[in-house]
Amino acid sequence: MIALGEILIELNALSPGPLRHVSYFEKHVAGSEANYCVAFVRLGNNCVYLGRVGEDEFGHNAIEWLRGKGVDVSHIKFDSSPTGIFFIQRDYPVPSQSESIYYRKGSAGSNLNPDDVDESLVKSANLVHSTGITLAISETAKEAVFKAFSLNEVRSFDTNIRLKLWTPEKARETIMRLLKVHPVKYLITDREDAEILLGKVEDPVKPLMEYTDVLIMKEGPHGASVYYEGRKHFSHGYSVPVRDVVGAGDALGGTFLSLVTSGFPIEKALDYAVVSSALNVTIRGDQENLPSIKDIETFLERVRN
Ligand code: KDG
Repeated sequence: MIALGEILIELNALSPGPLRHVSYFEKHVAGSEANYCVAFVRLGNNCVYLGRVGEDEFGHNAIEWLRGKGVDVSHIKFDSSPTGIFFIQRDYPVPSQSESIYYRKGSAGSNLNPDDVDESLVKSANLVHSTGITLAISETAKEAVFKAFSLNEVRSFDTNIRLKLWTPEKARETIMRLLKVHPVKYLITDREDAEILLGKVEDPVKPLMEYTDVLIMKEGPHGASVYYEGRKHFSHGYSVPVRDVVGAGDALGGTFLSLVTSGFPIEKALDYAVVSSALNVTIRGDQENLPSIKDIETFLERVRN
């Protein structure tokens, strides 16, 4: 898989409540597409990351971390702007929910541009992946996604609409344009994003299936559903201690894509992917608890709920 996006450094509050009173933060490497890459690699497949980091300590941190996880970082460029960061505020103002607070405007990652998209590399991939975040961070990053999607027909897209980065109208216009011009093989979304894209409709599945072969509808703690070839399969979620939900959707999506790439049947891949997202919410950090097959199977053997 080739993934295009922005790697961010995450500073996760060690105590709950408003950030103004938090004194300690834990540092993690994050960014949706990087999370996808690590999940993908953990399940035994290769992922090349296309993007930019700052030539600063956080940029080196990100590259060394991803390399250590087995992601191919040879196409990540250093940029003179700083690596973007975000803080996670937890349990405030809504208990059990996290809020991401970004410091990323003009960041190295947002300088991703179409010249960074190596044509022969993208053409040679089995799958090209990106998200609504990369469409939102800058014009040039958006153009890079459109270019990459024009070079390879096997595409995967996670809507991941972050309303701190753009308006619902802009998100709808841009994502729908991408999907119309470049329909995907895999579309990963949830009901909130679907409502932004389609407005209030009784059933978002049918209209979304016009743009994808396989649709994954994430249902938060309840699990997720997959729709393909006129079929539907629901994988139930698990009741686990929740520390931080940021990154859970990427864990699900990246695990699913890797397993189907390895030839798993779609339904089993989703059952396993839901375990990946359950494990992910039990810790702070988006990538540290992304599971191997053995981890998922151990969970399934021992946890029955
Ligand atoms: O899905 C998790 C991401 O939201 C997180 O890692 C940060 O990429 C990020 C973003 O832009 O919100």
